[in-house]
Parts: sequence; C-alpha cells; structure tokens
Amino acid sequence: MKFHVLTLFPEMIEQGMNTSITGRAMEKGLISLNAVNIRDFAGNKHMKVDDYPYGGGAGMVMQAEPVYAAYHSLEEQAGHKLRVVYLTPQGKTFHQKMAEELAQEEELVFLCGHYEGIDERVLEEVVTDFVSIGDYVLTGGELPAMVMMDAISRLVGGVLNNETSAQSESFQDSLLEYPQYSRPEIWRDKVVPPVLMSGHHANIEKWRREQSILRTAKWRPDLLEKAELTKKERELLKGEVGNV
Ligand code: 6GU
Repeated sequence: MKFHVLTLFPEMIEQGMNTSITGRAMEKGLISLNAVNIRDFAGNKHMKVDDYPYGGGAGMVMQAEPVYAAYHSLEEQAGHKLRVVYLTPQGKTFHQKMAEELAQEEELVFLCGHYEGIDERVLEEVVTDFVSIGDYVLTGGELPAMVMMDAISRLVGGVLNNETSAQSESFQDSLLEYPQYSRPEIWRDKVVPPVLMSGHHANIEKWRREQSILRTAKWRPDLLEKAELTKKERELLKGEVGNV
C-alpha cells in the first residue's frame, strides 16, 4: 500500500507514521509513506497558500492552485488518476468496512485541510471520497489521515505479526472484544477467570464468545442488530442484560 499525504505539516505525518506497527510496516516495505508539503507548490516567493474567504467571514481559506499542483505531481508520477480522500467533518463517517474497502487499493492520497477549509473548486476537481472520523471538530485533517492510515495498514497482509488478529478483532463480526488477562494470576486480590487457567480450549472459546456478546449488549447495544447470533446466544442475552 502506497500512502500519499498532501499537507502543510508533513513532519507531523512522518513522525506519527514512523512509530510502532506502522513504522515497522514501512521498514519491511509493506506500506510506504510520501508526505507532500503543499507549500512547496505555492508558486510565489512568499510561499503563501491561503487567502481571505470571498464573501467575508472568519479565518483563511487554502487556495485551489497549490493543492491542485501538489495532487497533479502525484498523478504525473503514477501515470493515472488516483483515489483522493479529503478529510473533513462534512464527510461520511469512517468505519471498519470503509477501511477494508480502501485497503484493497494499491495507492491512496489523503488531502489534509487547515484554516477554514480548502477552495471548493479544487475539491470538485480532485477529491473522490469525503471522509470524517467522527462528530467533533479538529484543527486539521492530519490526525484523521493518520487514524485512517493506521486502520488501513493493519489490514495489509504481513503488517500484524498475527494473521488472525486483523480479522477477529472488534467490529469484524459486529461484537466487541472479550477481556484479556496476563500474569500474575492474582493482582490486588483480583483473580484471573478460572476458565482461562483450565487449558480447556473449547470452554475458553465459549467463555470468550459469551463475554463479547455480553459486553456488546452493555456498551454498544446498537452493534447487536448487525451481529450474527445463534438462537441460544439471543436467549442468553434476554436473561443477562442488566447483570453484565
Ligand atoms: Cl476529517 N477533519 C477535521 N478538521 N475535523 C474532524 C474530522 C476531520 N473528523 C472529525 N472531526
């Protein structure tokens, strides 16, 4: 997966992505990152990329031409049009299915806005996907771009050590994850659930599935509508909701 990020803060993207699992994935060549500074395409000696909004109002607007020129340099290199995700609170809310779909692409461009936004005309010209990461307002698109690249990277083959974990984690089957425990067996008088110490794999699987279902019912009941539960599991819920 090749990620390109059009931004006024390339170091922020590079620092974030060079850390931890995404950092290792880059070292291994499983993903690559090209953070492009839009300011390099300013086309004036003051390197100015923003101006006052027509019609008045607070703040500044990122001008169309530097953004277009930055995108166009990528299109030239690729030799074809690219999928461009614009990070904006006005976009469609990001979710796991969207991450899975985007992970199928060979190359993705993320366009990060700042100030009061980007001139609408260049958005119409280059953007293919308008995406938000939730209903709150951030100062720029850099953190959302990193959130998306993180979620997409872990779906790229070989990025996680454990091939099954990308698949089985939260949301893949619309259930939250079961609780995890590690040594010591007793910590501040709290014991690890005995089933986990039993070595009985079928019972452990059953307990974990139950815990996932009960947690989902307690914290994210909205997810249960999409979850595929057996009749028995639906019964379990009827009895247990409220006691979780
Ligand atoms: Cl994608 N951008 C900004 N600026 N704020 C956001 C967001 C994006 N998603 C949620 N809040």
